[in-house]
Amino acid sequence: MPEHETIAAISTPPGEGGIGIVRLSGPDALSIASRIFSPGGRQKEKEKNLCRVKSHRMLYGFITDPETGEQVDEVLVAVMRAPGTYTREDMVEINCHGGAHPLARTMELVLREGARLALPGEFTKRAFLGGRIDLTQAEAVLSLIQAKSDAAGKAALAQLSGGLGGRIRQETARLARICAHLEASIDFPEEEIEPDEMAAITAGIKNISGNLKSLSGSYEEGKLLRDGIKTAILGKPNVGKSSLLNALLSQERAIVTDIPGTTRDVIAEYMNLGGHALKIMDTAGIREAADRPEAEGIKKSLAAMDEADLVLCVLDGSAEFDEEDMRVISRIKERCKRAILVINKKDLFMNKKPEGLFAEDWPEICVSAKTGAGLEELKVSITEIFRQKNQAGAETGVLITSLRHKTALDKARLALDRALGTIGEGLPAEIVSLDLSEALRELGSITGEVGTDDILAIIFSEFCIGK
Ligand SMILES: Nc1nc2c(ncn2[C@@H]2O[C@H](COP(=O)(O)OP(=O)(O)OP(=O)(O)O)[C@@H](O)[C@H]2O)c(=O)[nH]1
Ligand SMILES: [Mg+2]
Repeated sequence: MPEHETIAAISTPPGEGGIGIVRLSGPDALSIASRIFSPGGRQKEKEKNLCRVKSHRMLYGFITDPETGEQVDEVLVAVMRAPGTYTREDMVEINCHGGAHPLARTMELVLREGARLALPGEFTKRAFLGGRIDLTQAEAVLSLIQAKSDAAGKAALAQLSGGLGGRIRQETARLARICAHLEASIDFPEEEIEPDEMAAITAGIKNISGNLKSLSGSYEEGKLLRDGIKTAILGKPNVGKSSLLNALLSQERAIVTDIPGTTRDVIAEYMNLGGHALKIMDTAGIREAADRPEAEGIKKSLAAMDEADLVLCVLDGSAEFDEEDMRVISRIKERCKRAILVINKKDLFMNKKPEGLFAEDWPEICVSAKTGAGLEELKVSITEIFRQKNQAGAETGVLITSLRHKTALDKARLALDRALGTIGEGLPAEIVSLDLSEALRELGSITGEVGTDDILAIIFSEFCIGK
């Protein structure tokens, strides 16, 4: 791993902004920056050589091309010396004016003076390889950058503070002790394991397996937090699905007419609900299609239903419920986990709640997309469904948001269960120990203590350059 190289990148997003940052990390970061930096202000001479400047200071000056003496930009330069930095290496951050030209010119000079362009996520990868953070924390950096809601941000921040890594290491340490005990009995047969010790080992493994199971069980909730709750609005034509979308978004996003079959395509928008991101999808009304475009639209409605975490099943409460409504309801019942029955056009049927409860275990809410009545109740009901789901996170204190972590946890748990089976059959400690070692390897792969370059390459390639 060529960690002796100094890397550089523009760390701020493209486009125009107040400032843009060129970031350097590595053994030559300070000397490279010194060659292109001319201090301004009173401290000029003292600050010319950044290698002599105190760590964690910000200096005012100019970026100057050393070959021509031409000034490129007026800047603030942050000098941060190892090991107290993001990467644990010497770092310099050059705060330029936030435009494409000054940033590109500064970057050009930095590369000419000996830095190499950083790969995606390479700064964070160095933080990991330097031992400042574990792999779960490195992944949390990416989740934090991509967080779409308050709740997702909080979960990422908890992971970044080492919550998940800490829990994994806790279980790993307990398992390692059990493993060591077994290994001792293999290496020194005179240290045979007594039956009561074996019972304690079995109980220990069971307990760890249970803890891994509840961690893995928090994945569904974690995924919802990370990606947002996918909510599909479904129903037969003309019941007011598009009107409901518009009312929830407080925006005329979808076309509304009194002609059944108006919506032909899925319309998706994000909204924030009680700190959760909601990806809300309006769909084409489901019925025996009148023409080909409508039939294609209905196919997409059904695909949205399969993809959804939550379905809002809309009925028109001002009319009699009919066979078409019933068909939609039974389709949703067949294929979906969670749904709310939204009885729309409340302004037309006033307080007379329609008869016939179709879906016993779904909440039923009467709304008017036209007047906004009942919308608050609907929002509360949606939040309530996901508040109940939050119990898993409350139990473990830690949420799994990554499929990679869940897969490793499940594999570790399977290995532990195999070990329990082996103990039950009275097979030798060597065989039990093999399964326990596999579980340890899986747990180690989560925090990056056991890793392969392949895993690292996949994880860090998802980052942006400059992070
Ligand atoms: N009075 C009343 N009319 C409503 C309400 N919601 C929708 N409408 C009317 O119902 C008709 C159909 O509304 P849309 O929102 O287009 O219905 P849709 O379910 O999206 O219909 P398709 O896209 O054809 O499937 C329009 O004339 C709306 O103005 C409501 O709460 N009260
Ligand atoms: Mg519509």
